[in-house]
Amino acid sequence: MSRKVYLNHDGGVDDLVSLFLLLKMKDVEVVGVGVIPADCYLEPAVSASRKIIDKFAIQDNPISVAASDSRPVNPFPKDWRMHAFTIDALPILNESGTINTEISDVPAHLDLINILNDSEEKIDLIFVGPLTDLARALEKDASIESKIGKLYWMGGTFLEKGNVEEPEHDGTAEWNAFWDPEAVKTVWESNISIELVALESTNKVPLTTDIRQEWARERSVEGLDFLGQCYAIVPPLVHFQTNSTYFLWDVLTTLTFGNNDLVSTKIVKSSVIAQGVSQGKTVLDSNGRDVNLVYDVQHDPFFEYIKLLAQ
Ligand code: AGV
Ligand code: CA
Repeated sequence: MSRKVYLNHDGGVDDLVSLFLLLKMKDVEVVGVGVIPADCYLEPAVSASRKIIDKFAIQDNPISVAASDSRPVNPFPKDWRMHAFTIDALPILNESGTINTEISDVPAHLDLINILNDSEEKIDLIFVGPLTDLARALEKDASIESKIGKLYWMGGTFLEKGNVEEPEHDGTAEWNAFWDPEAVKTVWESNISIELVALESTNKVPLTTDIRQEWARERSVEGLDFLGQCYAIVPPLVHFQTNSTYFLWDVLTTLTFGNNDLVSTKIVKSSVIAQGVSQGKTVLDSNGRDVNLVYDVQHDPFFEYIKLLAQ
């Protein structure tokens, strides 16, 4: 029996690497992929996703890619959004010169509704960008809730410091939540069970030069070469942590779905601030809803699992 999962991502380097690793998991069927233009531009992110599916999918059932028409409340910096163009242009994805994976004929939130409604089994959701497409799907058809297994979401933090450094914000939010705070609120108001991969755990898996070196040493393995090429797009900033330091945020979220034993979790009650200078901040709140917070990760087994999947 394979586990069914739908991935919605926003085209960053670790989003596209997450797609690659998810496709390589045994006993997992990817039933659909949605792409939202948050930390990316839409066209190259959709195109790169289709090429990654063409090249790396091991399942028999075809996968289509749905483009989102969702819009930001607080847009990502352009520099970060450019990364998808580079991945889409990597020679390793362009050997054949053709793309076979199809594009869905409806926008991502409707694609998600259709796939959930057509399924007899429950489907897990992995969201590694903003929650906008899920919030819009819930607003249009709340009955889909009964078809959702768990939601694995990379977003939020209960730490004092988030990773947003923008004018008119106090820095307490995580970016995926900040991009569309109202969407987080809508999902929090649902009964979906949430596995929250927040900055608490992702801060423990920064992309170090040692990790890059290990992938480089084994670059004769095509999948590890692909990983290394993708991550070469984001600059190593090793002397001190800045707003541009790269972590394996989305990869941790995807691998948490693949193997829950890698992480430590605890249930916390939480709500979200949707307006004002702290917008996008998730807060501990005794009147809030339960979320299962992923607060720690076994560092070395996590990186071993990446290498195993990339084989
Ligand atoms: O906040 C983390 C989310 C993840 O889904 N993204 C990147 C990951 O895909 C936004 C982000 C925060 N800091 C960044 C980000 C950075 N330095 N570069 C690019 N994206
Ligand atoms: Ca992302």
